[in-house]
Amino acid sequence: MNGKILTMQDVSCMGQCSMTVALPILSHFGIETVILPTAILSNHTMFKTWSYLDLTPELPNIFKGWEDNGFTFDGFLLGYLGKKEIMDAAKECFSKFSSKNAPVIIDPAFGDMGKLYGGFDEAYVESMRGLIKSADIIIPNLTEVCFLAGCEYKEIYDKEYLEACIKKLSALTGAKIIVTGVEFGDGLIGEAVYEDGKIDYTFEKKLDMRSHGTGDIFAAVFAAYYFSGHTLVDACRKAGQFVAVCINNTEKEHSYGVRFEKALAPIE
Ligand code: PXL
Repeated sequence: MNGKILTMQDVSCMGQCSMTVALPILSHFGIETVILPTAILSNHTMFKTWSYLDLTPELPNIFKGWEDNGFTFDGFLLGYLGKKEIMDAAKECFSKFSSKNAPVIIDPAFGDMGKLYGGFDEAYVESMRGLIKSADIIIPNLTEVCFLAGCEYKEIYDKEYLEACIKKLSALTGAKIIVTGVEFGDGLIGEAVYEDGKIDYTFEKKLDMRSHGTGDIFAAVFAAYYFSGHTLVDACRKAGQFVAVCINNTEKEHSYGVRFEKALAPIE
């Protein structure tokens, strides 16, 4: 792909997530990446404490710079945004800086394992319901599907339950839907891909480790392959395989993130 993609998410200085994984991964896959940091945190919010510098007040100045220079972008990848106001800025960004047919990919990035991340509430979820109406593709996990669509979250579930939740969510957005971390208890983990009223699946062997930040890595690798012309299911399969390599490269004690660097271009 020759175009530029804009990724909008926070900078968690420590923790191997959001911008600190998206930028190196997209760059590695040969995609010119423009960044819009939404906040600067000392570290991600799965640690005990964190600092938070909200960059919302700076966004109008950044937009002015881009407008004055006539920049446009050929695709958008949104991750953790942090504040409701940033979703309004995101919509402004799509309308001002989108080149023709630039796809908008949104990872809602507000929760996991049945719970919202620290600092988020129902008002944030409600704003995200609005923002996903502007998306071409959304990449929620099951927790986010349930919060957005108003389904009861289940740790153990079957295809029928999952597909009913996806259909409910599809009533809120015209976007294609990729549900990450899908498992039906058979030792596999993967994605459900909802496109044109049909649901496909892609699975990998489930690894015996739960790590933080894998959703952000998945989204970045998925976006890289998708923007390079791969189909949704193919891009999901490649992203799932990439995440598996990252997890395999990571020691159990390193649970705040995964060692994605070794999966890019390790120096022997
Ligand atoms: O990985 C998602 C993420 C991104 N950014 C911040 C987070 C989290 C998840 O907790 O706290 C700041």
